[in-house]
Amino acid sequence: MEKLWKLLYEQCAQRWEERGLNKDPLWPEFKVRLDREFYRLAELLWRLYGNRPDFAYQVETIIAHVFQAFQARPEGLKERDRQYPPESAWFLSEQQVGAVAYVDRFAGTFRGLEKRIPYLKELGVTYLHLMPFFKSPEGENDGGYAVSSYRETNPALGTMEDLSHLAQTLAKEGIVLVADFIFNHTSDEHLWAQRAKAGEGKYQDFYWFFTDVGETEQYQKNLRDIFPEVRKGSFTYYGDLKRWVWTTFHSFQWDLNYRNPEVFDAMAGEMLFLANAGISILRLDAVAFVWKELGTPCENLPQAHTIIQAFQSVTRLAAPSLLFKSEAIVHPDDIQKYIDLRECQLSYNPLLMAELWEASATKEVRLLALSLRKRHSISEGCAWVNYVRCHDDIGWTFADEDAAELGIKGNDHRNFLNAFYMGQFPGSFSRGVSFQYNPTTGDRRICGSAASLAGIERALEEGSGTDLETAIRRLLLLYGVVFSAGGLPLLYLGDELGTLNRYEYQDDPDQANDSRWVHRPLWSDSAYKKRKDRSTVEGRVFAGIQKLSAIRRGHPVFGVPDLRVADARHPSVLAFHKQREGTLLTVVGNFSESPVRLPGPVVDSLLAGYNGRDLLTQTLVTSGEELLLPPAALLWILTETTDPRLPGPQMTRIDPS
Ligand code: OTU
Repeated sequence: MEKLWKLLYEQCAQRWEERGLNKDPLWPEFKVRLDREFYRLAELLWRLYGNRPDFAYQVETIIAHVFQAFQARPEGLKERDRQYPPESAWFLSEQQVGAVAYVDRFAGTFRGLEKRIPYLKELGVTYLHLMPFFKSPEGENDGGYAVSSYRETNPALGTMEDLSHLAQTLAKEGIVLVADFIFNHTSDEHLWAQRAKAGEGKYQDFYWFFTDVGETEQYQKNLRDIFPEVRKGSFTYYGDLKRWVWTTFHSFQWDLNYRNPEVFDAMAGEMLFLANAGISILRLDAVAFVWKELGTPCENLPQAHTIIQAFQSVTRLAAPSLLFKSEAIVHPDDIQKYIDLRECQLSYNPLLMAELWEASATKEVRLLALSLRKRHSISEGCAWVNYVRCHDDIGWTFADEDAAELGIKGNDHRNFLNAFYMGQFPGSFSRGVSFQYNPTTGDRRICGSAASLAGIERALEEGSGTDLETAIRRLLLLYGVVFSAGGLPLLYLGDELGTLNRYEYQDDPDQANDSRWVHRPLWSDSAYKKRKDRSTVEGRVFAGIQKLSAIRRGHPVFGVPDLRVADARHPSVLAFHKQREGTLLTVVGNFSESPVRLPGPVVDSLLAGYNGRDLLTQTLVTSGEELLLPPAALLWILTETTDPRLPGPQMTRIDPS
């Protein structure tokens, strides 16, 4: 094969010379990277497009376009490329704290957002994901996930220049900007879609067009409905065109056809445009769906990985500091496959998210602990993005085989969790809302703000001070695990003020059909003003989150990616260790609504025979002495010693005697 790539390289080089690329003063620098990257990129593209007679032409064209993006890369970002090579895995540091918000809902506009930077700094934020801010259809647009132009912003938020300005201002404050790369589909108003509608074959080939309904039915057999309450099936009929278009999500979101190398080429261009606008990390949306193959579910196919790797290879040529974060809300085995130094270095951790809520409902940590034992470790140089809530629904994506190990039936358990979080189970503390009920399968997912799901809404309504206390602690317990589990914690802005469900979405015709709007918060000046008042819910939650962030940033042990689950010998108590040199951090969480007493010998075993200090309350925890955990308590117990007996990297338990 090597020989073949060499020949291909020579052939391409000749074409680049004909185009005069090699005369460009920037070419030598690009050439150094190309010499390193060419074989890899060629091999990846070969796997996708090697059967085409014009393969060499496609490779040559793609790379020539990448060179144009390299030429356009601003000097300041090239400096970033030098300072933050992807191998540096800077995102693993305990200093990193993530946050996510909608530009309009959080701050009105890009310019308005610059004024909120001091607020972000109060929370220690260093990574800011702004929800899709691109030009999008008026009215329903899936919260911006239907993109009409990757190069134009939603005019209500400001211009591309405003965005670049914001990126630069954030950079000066040590905050990287994260944005979505919505590469599985465009909106039906994207120029490509418009030209396809106008009958241009070139652009119809950008999407999945079918003239024969039978063909769509063949595919449909294996596909699942993502938004079953909105529509059935994955294809939309356009009467005037007499054609069906593949639309996995809404009918106005047209799936791109990556079997066409021109789509890869065009989307690589859009991706690098975003990189050059100052985006440091791209959240790759809906990664699972980008490759389709008849007779398969068209999710998580090997070629989906090849496409992402090829995109990554392209970034190494033109914007090497750009990182990918994978958004795969799928079976945990499949999530892991997107995480690799050569693919996505960051990944959402939907399993931890779902298990945290699962443990809160059951008051049992066994499934959570099992997941942490089996599935938390991650490839070197990569990291989880851990979160409690996001703009989407909660899907119970634990592995049925994990549940079965504990004698739990996956689907029955999901039904229980759905009922619990909709507040329909006796003793439920939660106020959640159903999302996308599918009567055929019985599936549904759950929406709701963290505070409402954790019980704050209900406790406030019922006027129960004790329940309110527990609910606030519960919310902070979940965030406490997320801030200490290893990887990057992601704060869903609004949660830090204990924002409740927003039922007004039902009155807005553009939102009423999508219950996810119930937990997409609007900035509230009054909540913001209460953030320092400890007599309010806002103030207590804010102080709690702020503390988690500050403590995390004060101790390098929080930056250790791995953890080791420990046995607290109580069904409701989660415990795990993190260790860095002579520092041992013991995280203890009580998922029960009642206080729990850990007997002396258990405490002794958890702390490996040492005394520690709870960083959250500054109280001493004495090995061998009983420990009282209040309802929904979280402890971060730090033990510092130079004693060589401290458990080693594999952290096997030592006998304290
Ligand atoms: C993503 O999520 C986004 O996060 C959603 O906000 C978008 O609506 C969607 O893509 C389309 O762009 O269906 O309910 O199994 O679950 O990729 C969330 C993966 C979603 C999908 C996930 C998708």
